[in-house]
Order: sequence, then structure tokens, then C-alpha cells
Amino acid sequence: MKKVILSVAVVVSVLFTSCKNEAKKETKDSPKIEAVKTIAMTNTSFGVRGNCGMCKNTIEKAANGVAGVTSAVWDRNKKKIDVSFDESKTNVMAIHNAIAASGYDTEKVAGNEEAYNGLPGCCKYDHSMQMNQSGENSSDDHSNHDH
Ligand SMILES: [Cu+2]
Repeated sequence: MKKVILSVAVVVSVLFTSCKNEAKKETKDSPKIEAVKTIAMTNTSFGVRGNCGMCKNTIEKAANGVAGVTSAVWDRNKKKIDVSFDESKTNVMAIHNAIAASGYDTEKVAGNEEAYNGLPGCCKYDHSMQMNQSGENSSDDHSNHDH
């Protein structure tokens, strides 16, 4: 009988230590949950036509106006926008559409014509302008002005 009690006690102590180990593991794992939240942010970039600083304002405002977009930076030389957004709240096409609605062409969506006509003269970009450029050949590129 003593033997049985002893073995039960051993089993119990083993269970306790394994439980303790599990509890420790859980606290160690908790910072990983935060990392997953950060990974849920999606970064993307795509071509958007435009000319000047005013274009930059309009394009970035349009992209930032989409719920879930946390940052939008348009590069005037590269004709490209870098966007960070929460994939659970929006998607890439919604951002394309918002920019197009403000009058600007993106790689996937043509700019709204009415909005384009309402843009200031300096912002009436060339619809055949090359988008998503490397940014290295912008000096040889004459798409910004008429010849
Ligand atoms: Cu402009």
C-alpha cells in the first residue's frame, strides 16, 4: 500500500513541475502575439501618375482617407506610392480606387475624368507618363513637360 501512495506522489509532483513549465512557456510566448499584430500591417507600392507637390498632397490625402491606411508616401520622381495598411480593414484595390477617384491614374485604375479636369493646371499630368519608375532615368524622361 505504501508503494502505491509513493508512486501517486511521484506522479503528482511530475504533473506539478510540467504545469509550472507550461505556465512559464506561456509568459515567454506572449510577446509573440504583439509581433503577429505588427506583421498584419501590409506594405505595398504601385505606380501613380502626377507632376508636382500639389499632386503629392492630393494623392497622399486620397490614400490616407481610406480607413486602415496608416501611411502613404508618393514619390514624385518615381511616380510611385508606398502604402502601409491594415489588411483586416482594407485592401490594395480600395486604395487604387480612392486615388483614382481623386483624379490620378494608378497602375490598375484610370483616374476619374471629372476630378482630373478639376485639378489645377500644373497638376494636369500626361496620361501616357511612365509610372513606377526606378527614379534613375528621370533626367532623360521628358514626360513631365511638353516638347
Ligand atoms: Cu500637381
